[in-house]
Amino acid sequence: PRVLRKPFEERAKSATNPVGRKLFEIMVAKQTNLCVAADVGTAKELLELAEKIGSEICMLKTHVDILSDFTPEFGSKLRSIADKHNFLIFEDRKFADIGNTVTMQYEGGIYRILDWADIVNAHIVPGPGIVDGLKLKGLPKGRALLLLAEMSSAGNLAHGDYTAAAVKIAEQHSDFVIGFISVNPASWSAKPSNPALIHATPGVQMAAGGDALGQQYNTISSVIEDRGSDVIIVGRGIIKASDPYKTAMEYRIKGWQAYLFTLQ
Ligand code: 5BU
Repeated sequence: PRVLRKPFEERAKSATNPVGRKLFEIMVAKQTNLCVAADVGTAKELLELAEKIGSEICMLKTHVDILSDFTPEFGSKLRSIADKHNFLIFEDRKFADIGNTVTMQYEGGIYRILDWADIVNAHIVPGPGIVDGLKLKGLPKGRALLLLAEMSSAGNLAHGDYTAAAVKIAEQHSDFVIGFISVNPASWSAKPSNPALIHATPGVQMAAGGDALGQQYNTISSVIEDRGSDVIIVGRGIIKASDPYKTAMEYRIKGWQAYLFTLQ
């Protein structure tokens, strides 16, 4: 069953946060709903990858704490590549503490995520105070937040009432929350779902399957057409390919075709 949706250009108009609007605009301008998960071991490799695939993506997802050669210049270097290729930077930090603590984790430490990441994400385990904390720092800097409504890994606990709570918190913070990490939003989001909110889905490869540590993969058409998500997040399917650029292009084209199939 195909889940129909409004075009991204229309949804850009209903966006209530500038980063959310920009993400829709980038997707339309570059015809891409592909986010690459740049899970490489060094900043050097990450910046090279970003240059290589920048034209194919709407967003680059980072885990800055896995980079063995991180320096304070990392953020500005990645930002200039993002500006050149017109993509957003999403640090997959998965904040999970009380509001006061996350303000410091967001702004401070070695990584200073607030300085360079357009988008971060958070668990809602601590309750809405975590969003208040991140918003306090992020909103004045023109940043945005995705809430984890679901996860892709086997046996995860983010479903049912938990997912519903994420939706409620998102609606209450529409100035800062631009959407969700989702796996099957068609199974839980309101129909029609709030057009301003973006669903991004990890656990995507060309073939369904999984890895040895609980990751579960769905195909592009399953995620975009049947499950009603907007953005595919792809890591190893692209970064471990022999030609990441060519493979990213293939994912971009398939992802965009799936989106076009679902237009109302
Ligand atoms: P993969 O190589 O395509 O499996 O990478 C998936 C990425 O998405 C990886 O960076 C994870 O940390 C991230 N991820 C995920 O896989 N599942 C989730 O539920 C969330 C993030 Br949230």
